[in-house]
Amino acid sequence: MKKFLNGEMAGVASVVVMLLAFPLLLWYWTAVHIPGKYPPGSKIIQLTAVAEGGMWTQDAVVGYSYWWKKPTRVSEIRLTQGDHVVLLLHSPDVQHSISIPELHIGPVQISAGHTAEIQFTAEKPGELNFFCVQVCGRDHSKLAGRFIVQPAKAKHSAAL
Ligand SMILES: [Cu+2]
Repeated sequence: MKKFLNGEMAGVASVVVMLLAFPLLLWYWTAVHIPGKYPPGSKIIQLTAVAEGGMWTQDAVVGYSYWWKKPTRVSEIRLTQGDHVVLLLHSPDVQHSISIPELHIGPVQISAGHTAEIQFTAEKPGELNFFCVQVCGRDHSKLAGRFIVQPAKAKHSAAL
C-alpha cells in the first residue's frame, strides 16, 4: 500500500512538474531567449502573412486557429526614428514574399511554416511601405502595409 502511494505521488509530482515546466520554458523562450539574440533595445515585431483575405497580422495564426479565429489586420505600424527593428515573418499557409522598397529590402521569401527575419534601422522619419511581391492567392494585392516612422524628439530641446 505504501509503495503504491509512493508511485502515485511520484506520478502526480511528475505531472505537476511538466505542467509548470512547459509554461516556464515557453516564457523563457519568448521573453529571454529571443530578445537576447538581438541588439539591446531592438523592437521585435512578429508579422504573419495570411493568404485568405490578404492580410498582415500580429496575431498568432497557427493550424488549430486558422479556420475559426479571425486575425486582426495590421496596416500601419508606428516606429520612432532610430528604432532598430527585427521583423520576424511567418506564413501559416502558402509561400509569401515581402519587400520594403524604400529600404531596398527584399524580396525576402516567407515559406509556409517557417520564419524569415529582416533587420533594419528606421533612420529617417516618413513612411516605409511593405507588401507581398509573390502572387499568393486571390487576395494577394491586399497584403500591404506601412511603417510610419515618427521623428525622434530632440533630447536637448529642454536644455536650450
Ligand atoms: Cu502575396
